[in-house]
Amino acid sequence: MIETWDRRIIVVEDDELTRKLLLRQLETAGYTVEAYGDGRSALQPINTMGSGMVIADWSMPEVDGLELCRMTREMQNMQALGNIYFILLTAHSAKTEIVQGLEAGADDYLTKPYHQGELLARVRVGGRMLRLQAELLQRNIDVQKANAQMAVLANKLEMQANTDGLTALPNRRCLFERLEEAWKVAEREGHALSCVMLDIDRFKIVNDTYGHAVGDVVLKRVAECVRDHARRPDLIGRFGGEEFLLVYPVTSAADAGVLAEKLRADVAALRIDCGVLTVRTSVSCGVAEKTAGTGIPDELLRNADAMMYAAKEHGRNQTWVCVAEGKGQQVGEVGVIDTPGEPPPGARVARGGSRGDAETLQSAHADTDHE
Ligand code: GH3
Ligand code: MG
Ligand code: MG
Ligand code: MG
Repeated sequence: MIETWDRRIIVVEDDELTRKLLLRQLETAGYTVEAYGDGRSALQPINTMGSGMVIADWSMPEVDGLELCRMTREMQNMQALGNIYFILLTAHSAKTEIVQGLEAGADDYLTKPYHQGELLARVRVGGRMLRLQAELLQRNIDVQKANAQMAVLANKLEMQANTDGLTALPNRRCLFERLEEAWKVAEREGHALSCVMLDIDRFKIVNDTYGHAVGDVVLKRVAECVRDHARRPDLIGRFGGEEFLLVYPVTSAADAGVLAEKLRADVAALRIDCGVLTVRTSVSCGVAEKTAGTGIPDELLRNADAMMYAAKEHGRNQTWVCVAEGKGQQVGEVGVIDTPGEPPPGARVARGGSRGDAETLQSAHADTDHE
């Protein structure tokens, strides 16, 4: 909270009689007054006053009222002072001199010999100005504070709008936006771009058997695994119910296939702690790369989706890569790429063959260890 003016006045007057008169009149009117006999000795008190009022005589030896006024304004410009209302006392009544005083930064002036009523009236005006300035400053601070709070809130809302509540991963909306950005970069730079569509196998059975809460734990654990597998430039997120999407910039389908396969194997190896029971699960992955034939991000997603369905059809818990228009191949074990006799055109990852353990793992929900 900004302090309003506390009725403090610094009087600077070299003439002792006038100084004492000012002191008495102002104190009688209820002001707290400090009086100084020259400009130099008033500088420090003005400097430490913060906001307040100065009444200074123009004609003084060494630092006169005009100079003191200029110095005060300079200190203010350096942000060293609060608001200072400066009244210049002057015997000069010529208009040019009054203008000179106001140009030096005085807020008001009083010609000597002054009238007591006029002095107090002008001091009251100064007090009103100081209070208004303090209010304005306070209002500015309040507005700035409110703006900062709004920015934090907007940021939070933006985060919420982009984040999936259950897994804390980016949501579908956010994924689409980022995919479009990555797509544009890939087009501009001529880089590769691949994506992996990942779907939890037979997830409905988990829900139906153990309930939705256990299903949620499994979803979260798989999401963690997806997150752990993402490198810095990769985009990941929850694409739908039990589907996740990974977008790999500057990565070929073959390399994305290897990464997806590693992720698939790691999910299959999970023992998900769901309190009283431990659940195992598996995922099917479909991989596709942006090619001359995929004109828009949607087509890339469709291709990855088709590969994911191929993985489901061939027994689940496996990774399939789109190797040519409408053609897919299963990715072999991690690090093992066995070359088939006749790879179709564009094939980058070799067929690993139908996985014997796929059935065991995909039915792992039924194979759950109760603890
Ligand atoms: P498939 O291997 O063919 O993918 O079989 P599936 O059972 O995984 O597929 P299906 O589409 O039949 O079922 C998906 C289930 O995922 C149904 C839905 O209730 C569940 N699901 C979607 N979102 C959530 C969620 O946030 N929490 C839980 N617990 N379940 C969810
Ligand atoms: Mg004087
Ligand atoms: Mg599923
Ligand atoms: Mg699904």
